[in-house]
Amino acid sequence: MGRKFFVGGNWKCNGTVEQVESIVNTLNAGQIASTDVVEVVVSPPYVFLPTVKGKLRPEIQVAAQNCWVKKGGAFTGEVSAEMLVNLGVPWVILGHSERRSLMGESSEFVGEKVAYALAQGLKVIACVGETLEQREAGSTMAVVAEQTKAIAVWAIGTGKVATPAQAQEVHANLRDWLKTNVSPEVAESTRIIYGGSVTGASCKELAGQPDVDGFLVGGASLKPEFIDIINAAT
Ligand code: G2H
Repeated sequence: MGRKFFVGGNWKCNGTVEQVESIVNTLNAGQIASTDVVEVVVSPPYVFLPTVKGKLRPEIQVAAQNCWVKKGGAFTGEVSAEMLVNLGVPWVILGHSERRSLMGESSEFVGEKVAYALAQGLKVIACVGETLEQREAGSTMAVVAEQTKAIAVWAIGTGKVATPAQAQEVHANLRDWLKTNVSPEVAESTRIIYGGSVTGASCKELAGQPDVDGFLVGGASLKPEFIDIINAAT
């Protein structure tokens, strides 16, 4: 079975009630490729999840940007995987580079989160990627392999500014890593999506790379050009 193109919109910590309504209206009015061709998931901040889920066209799914590592309880400020399931939120982003670098989430912690969220029935967009310093030091694959080893299910290549050739190279290496360290079946079926400054202008060429199976889009997912990114693979 081929890997269906995947486009995620990560709204990060952005938006007011009015701005969220405007983004949802833009997405609902846009001409987008059929769900046979592309799977689209947007990820608003927690507080907007129920509204967005309720108002968005049914072809576009929603994701949370994070969740707690285990069952809920006395963990002030956290949101559990069970709560997301209870709300009917099907997806969660875990291990985003901002959570790793700003909140100090380790690969092991991200791996635990991924395992727990999957066990609760959530679908996981698990992020791996090197920093610019690590890329310049030539340690991209070592970093990505170490992070993927702790997850070993799903991956996102992320970089500050990657050319299509750079993205393709890391994705192909990552697929090889999965083939050697997990199984040829997992390597073939895993969607390896790219995140890092994807825009309407750069999406087509990136989408044309054989091992780029989609995107996780940040800043541009808040703008009308997100519709062009959704349609990048068509
Ligand atoms: C990487 C990416 C998706 P942006 O952080 O989360 O964001 O497209 O704004 O670089």
